[in-house]
Amino acid sequence: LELESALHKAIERDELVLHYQPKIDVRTARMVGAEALMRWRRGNTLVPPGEFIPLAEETGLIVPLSEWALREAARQAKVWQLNFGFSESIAVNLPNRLFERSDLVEHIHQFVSAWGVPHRAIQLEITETGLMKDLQSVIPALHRLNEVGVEISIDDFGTGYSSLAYLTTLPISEVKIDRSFVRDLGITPQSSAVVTAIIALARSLGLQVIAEGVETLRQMEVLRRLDCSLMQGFLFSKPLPPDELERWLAQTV
Ligand code: G
Ligand code: G
Ligand code: NA
Ligand code: MN
Repeated sequence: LELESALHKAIERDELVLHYQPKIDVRTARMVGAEALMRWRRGNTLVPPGEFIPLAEETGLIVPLSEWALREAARQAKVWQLNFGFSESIAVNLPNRLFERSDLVEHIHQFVSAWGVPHRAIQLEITETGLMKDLQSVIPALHRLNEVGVEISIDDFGTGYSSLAYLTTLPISEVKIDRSFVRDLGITPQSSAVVTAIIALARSLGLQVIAEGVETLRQMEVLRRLDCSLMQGFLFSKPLPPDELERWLAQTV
């Protein structure tokens, strides 16, 4: 309960921060976007999301937290646009709860217009499991987001149970191969079979495909051989505070 009220105040007290993990195109070794990951600055400690996102989900605080993340990502995109000519997108993790609000799209529109960045400056990551759980409320919102130019990426892909028939009808632009498959690449034949299938599926649907959790050169090489060149993971960079992302930002222009 103490944690809950502290988290409640975290937003107004300006205690939340976003760190950014670059998404890399290994063909050019350049950053092609970044994923925003939340941290909570409590006194001298930086609390990782694993320690407060679950509580936020239970209590509903995830809604204001996620709205803060969307606003902050839009602000950051503007700052990087001005300082580095940044024109890629920042991906924000969006839990299902957000889709319950009928004004989600208007909200996002407000955030991006307030900062004067294009809608494609924000990409939304929704998990495959979340998507399939609430298809009826999520699908109409996805269509409206797509119409205004906000791109959707399906996170943790391969771990849920997508109806492939549905997938072909959804306005999504990217699938993100779950790190559980990436971890075993080059170790178990099953993992490369799954990854091969995901890549083939994505290609046939005209979707971009990115692998998350890439930690070793071996994994990178196997992915490249399978014709997946977009990657994210500790091999390239951990999630970084905004000022430390500048090394990558300077290369994107
Ligand atoms: O950064 P880290 O590995 O600690 O993140 C742990 C988990 O918390 C991940 O599953 C990640 O998706 C989730 N997470 C991180 N930042 C956010 C956020 O801004 N919103 C939501 N909903 N989840 C987040
Ligand atoms: O997919 P999701 O949004 O849940 O994942 C984000 C989380 O993954 C973040 O907490 C981030 O720190 C973590 N992460 C990023 N790169 C790697 C990696 O290469 N290996 C592992 N194990 N975790 C990673
Ligand atoms: Na994510
Ligand atoms: Mn993921």
